[in-house]
Amino acid sequence: MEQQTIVSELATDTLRGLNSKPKYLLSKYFYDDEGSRIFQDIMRMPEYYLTDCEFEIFTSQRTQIVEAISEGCNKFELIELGAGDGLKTTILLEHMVEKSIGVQYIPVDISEKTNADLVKKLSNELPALGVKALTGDYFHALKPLNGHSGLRKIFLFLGANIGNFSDEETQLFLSQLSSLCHTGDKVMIGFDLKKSPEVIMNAYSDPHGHTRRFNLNHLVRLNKELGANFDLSNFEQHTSYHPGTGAVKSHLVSLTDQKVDMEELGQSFHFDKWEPVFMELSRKFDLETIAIMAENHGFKVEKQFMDKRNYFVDSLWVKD
Ligand code: AVJ
Repeated sequence: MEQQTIVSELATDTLRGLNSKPKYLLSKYFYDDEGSRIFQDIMRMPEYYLTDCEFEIFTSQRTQIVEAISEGCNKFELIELGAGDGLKTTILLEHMVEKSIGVQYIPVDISEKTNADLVKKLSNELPALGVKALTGDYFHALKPLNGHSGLRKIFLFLGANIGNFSDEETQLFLSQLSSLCHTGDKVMIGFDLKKSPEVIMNAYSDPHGHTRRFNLNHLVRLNKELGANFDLSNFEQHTSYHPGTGAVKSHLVSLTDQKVDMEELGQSFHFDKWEPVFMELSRKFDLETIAIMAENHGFKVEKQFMDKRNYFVDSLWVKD
């Protein structure tokens, strides 16, 4: 049942994206099982500094982070959007359990299996911790949370995932998040910062071929799930970075004039030679823009936790 709705959403979004001009596919569909594995390979590349930076922040500043989050409040809900394997958050959770802080951890993820694995791991490693996973799209899954526990809420949205949103999507996301918060509730969001374009390009342009595989796997997924017949050798992956807008963009470019059939959609799509398909946006921010975003949505920046090189920030906001 769940699988059914996700597949038809994939079909609807794919139809819309490939009938648009310019064509696009949505980056949220990168993460099937194989895509998640390839993303692990990306995270392990020495050039992909983002994960290392956030690890460094959580490891070296865990005391300050936990203090700022809990702030004398000995009972709260820690809700993580897109928790994944929860590896970084576990650093904070361990510290909270050590300090006997009564935290209820609520990981939210689109994948049932990811959630089940995380709950199992945490109940082994931190049996004192209360965990209740929610499966689904962020805001659908969060509906039952709206209001009634009476506990302070802290929302985590880590890993620079917010960078995947367009401007409009960011506005929508932050206003929805804001409406779930009461005065004194907090959110911590991981932003990748503008830095040397060369450093950024090394993380996204493709020294080991993982980014190419990551993008092509989207087409593999359409072949499997929508009965498409993409020939992968007919596409080239390209990354660009614009230091002005802070936008890293990934495209697949059609190497020939070609037609691709999609059985499941009953439609064929034509790709001109050199026609691009927009695959992913990974935005880079600066501290000033982050503060304005917070204020525009009824939050105040409480603290900016940064790594030694100032590459990345976990920005802690409090609801006015
Ligand atoms: C998981 C969205 C944070 O944008 O840096 C990595 C995904 N794409 N390399 C990012 C990604 C290409 C990643 N996020």
